[in-house]
Amino acid sequence: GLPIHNMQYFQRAMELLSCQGPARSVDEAAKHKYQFWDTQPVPKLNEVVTTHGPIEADKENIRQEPYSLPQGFMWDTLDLGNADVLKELYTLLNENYVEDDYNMFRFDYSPGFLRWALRPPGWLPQWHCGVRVSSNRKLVGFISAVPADIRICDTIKKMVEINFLCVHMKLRSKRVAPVLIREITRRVNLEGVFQAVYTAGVVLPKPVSTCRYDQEQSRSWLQVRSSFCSSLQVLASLTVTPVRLRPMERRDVPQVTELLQKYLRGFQLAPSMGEEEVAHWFLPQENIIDTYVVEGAGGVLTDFTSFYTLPSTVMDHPLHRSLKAAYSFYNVHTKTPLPDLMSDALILAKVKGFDVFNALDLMENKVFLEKLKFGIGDGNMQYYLYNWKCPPMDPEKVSSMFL
Ligand code: MYA
Repeated sequence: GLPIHNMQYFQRAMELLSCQGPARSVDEAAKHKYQFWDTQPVPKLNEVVTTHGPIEADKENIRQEPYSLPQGFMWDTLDLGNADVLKELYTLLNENYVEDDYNMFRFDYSPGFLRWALRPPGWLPQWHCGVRVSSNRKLVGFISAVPADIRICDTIKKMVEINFLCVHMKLRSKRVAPVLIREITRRVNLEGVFQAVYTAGVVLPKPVSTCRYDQEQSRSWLQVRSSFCSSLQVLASLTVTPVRLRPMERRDVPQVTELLQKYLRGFQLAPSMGEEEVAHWFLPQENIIDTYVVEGAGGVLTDFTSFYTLPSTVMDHPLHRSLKAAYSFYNVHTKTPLPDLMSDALILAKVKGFDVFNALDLMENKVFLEKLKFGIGDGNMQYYLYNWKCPPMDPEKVSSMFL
């Protein structure tokens, strides 16, 4: 592993002792006073939720003017079709977005990844909400929403997924985040949408589920195997699935959609995707998203596996600058046993030069996480719903959907 600088241990210890910053655990959260979140339509942390449904009714009159930012800052809708603007967002996140608990790594979403994540079918420009310094136009804040049909237990709702909330390090703890959240809520409400789904590492009122990140470090046998592989053909003969795995193509979209829809019925919190969404989220894009299908007799697809590319910057390390990580996305199986499918996914990822393979313990992932000797991760991922009550659920009932 990487050596952790003593200073970082020290900082972390101070953080834990002083109980400052957002709560990372439920115990810490119980002591925290949620000045902002207590005003929002979400259940209280200690509330026992037994019912299903909206917390407040859809609003009739929605505020027309944007919320006020602190003096010297201005709103700016980001046009991610403009390469320079996309680069600005990339830089903001690369320098200020999510770090692990020990401040050793920071997510390094690529510009292409951000465009993919933020422009799915139905995306709206005003939901790419930036904050700039008025004087020099420097981008210092961001929040985004993308539309999604989400099934929560027996209800399918038009919602948004909120992601990439970020405030520049120099602007932290000045209550800018609540303004960003209120503003994106207003812009989403204006389109007639009143529910949202989001994830965060911190504990807020109130998680609907808590998942854990597990990680596969490159095992030696994988290294040995992959060193022989130079092409996909060779690779296919090495992977354990007796049926051929091949990259997904456009002609597979109808079958993949059907497989996914059927599979997702088994979960309590999952997106409902049509062919257009499936084409967007699954068709392979170099260094963004990989999907491999298993084709059985007569061209019938029986399984697929997918993972996305999300490197992390290694902070304060002289030699290793970047960690190339793959994140398990959706794995659907009807014929191939899940551990076999995943073992193939690991090999494919290894061949593609990934250093680690990460997976949450949601869906059926626990089955292969244990079998394939994934190390238990320390990162928790909390799943949240905005303006929707529903009893808490086990991670096995949650489908991944977050990037
Ligand atoms: S999760 C990823 C979040 N981003 C990062 O972790 C990047 C690094 N950190 C930062 O950029 C800042 O620390 C952020 C907070 C921006 C996170 N989600 O301005 P403040 C509450 C929600 O003084 P800052 C993602 O993208 C905190 O409890 N709330 O703090 C999903 C406190 O409220 P309260 C959070 O550190 C985002 C208040 O903010 C989070 O300068 C989903 C303090 O504000 C968090 N991750 O900035 C957003 N962290 O007083 C909700 C802290 O109550 C969407 N806070 O304790 C809700 C649905 C909206 C749409 C609805 C449509 C219908």
